[in-house]
Amino acid sequence: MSNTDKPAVTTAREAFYAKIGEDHMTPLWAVMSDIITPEPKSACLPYLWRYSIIREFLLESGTLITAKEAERRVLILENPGLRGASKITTSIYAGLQLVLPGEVAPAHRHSQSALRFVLEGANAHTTVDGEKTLMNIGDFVITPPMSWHDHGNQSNDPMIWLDGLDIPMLSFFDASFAEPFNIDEQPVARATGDSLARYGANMLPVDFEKQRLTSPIFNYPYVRSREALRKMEVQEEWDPCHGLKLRYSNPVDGGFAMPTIAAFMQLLPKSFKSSSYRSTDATIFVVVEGCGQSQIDGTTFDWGPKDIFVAPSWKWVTHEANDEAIIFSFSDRVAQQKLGFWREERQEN
Ligand code: GTQ
Repeated sequence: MSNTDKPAVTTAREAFYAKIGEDHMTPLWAVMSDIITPEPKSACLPYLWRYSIIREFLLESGTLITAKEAERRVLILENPGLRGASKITTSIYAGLQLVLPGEVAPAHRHSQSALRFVLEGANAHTTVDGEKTLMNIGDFVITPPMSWHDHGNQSNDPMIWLDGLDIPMLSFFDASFAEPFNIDEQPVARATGDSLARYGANMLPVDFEKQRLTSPIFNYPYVRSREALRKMEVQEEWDPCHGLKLRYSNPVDGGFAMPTIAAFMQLLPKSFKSSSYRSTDATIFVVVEGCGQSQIDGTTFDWGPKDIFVAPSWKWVTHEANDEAIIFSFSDRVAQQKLGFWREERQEN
């Protein structure tokens, strides 16, 4: 018997299963190959959301409900293989949030961690734990667990960003807590840019003691990430699978910036064709600049700026860039690595 064959169901066995079923028991040998699979078997499917389409729907939602009434005016990206579950991958939630000029998404906090990746607009803000940060295209912004946060837009244009949260992980562990603040906008207690100055200059306050798992920097501006890639690319040292790929790090310990979600930014030079790569962390990719194609599990997805696509766990992925491309991505890699089961495989060619 191979480990995918199940023992035959006989009349006597069936009667026995029914009998123990009355007492909420079931035989392992009837389900073993479904629950301990030789390799990952996910319901999550590869998919791409075109920004032009998402944007239309999102702006239409802006005519139907305010940010205040909705609390968060967000359209969830639901993986086609996981409909109804509010998930983009098995472990990660993603959605597009719209804040119109003059609006406020009222302050609240929850045990889930959130990242924001800004897609459209300029100088709208989020306030996190008393510090306001202005959000611009390509900025990677973090809301740590149980941090008060409210969003507002005092610019003249709609602000749109992608939210990535660890909602499915907290649900899995039945560890969700949430509460509203008593007023819509929390008091601002620190100067804008304070955390980046304090923790983002390759220095730390002399007596700094680590108090939490999330990075003390909560806005990693695109201008800085882009500049790093721009400087590095002249070296022409390309990873065959990833081009030039950086991960966002916590300056306190060098780990990932968030405890449950790993985030990355990569550059693919013009005409780059990657080697095949797969890993156990299903990954959400967000195109920042450039056009190209990715093959995921044999299906080709054409992409351009602001398109969002997802690669499930352990499916082969290759990327091709028509012109120089910049791609942001995130996954549960940090959680899997801490728990000791993350794996990757490369097909170098
Ligand atoms: O901005 O606080 O997409 O609490 C889902 C839940 C965004 C937020 C989401 C949230 C938020």
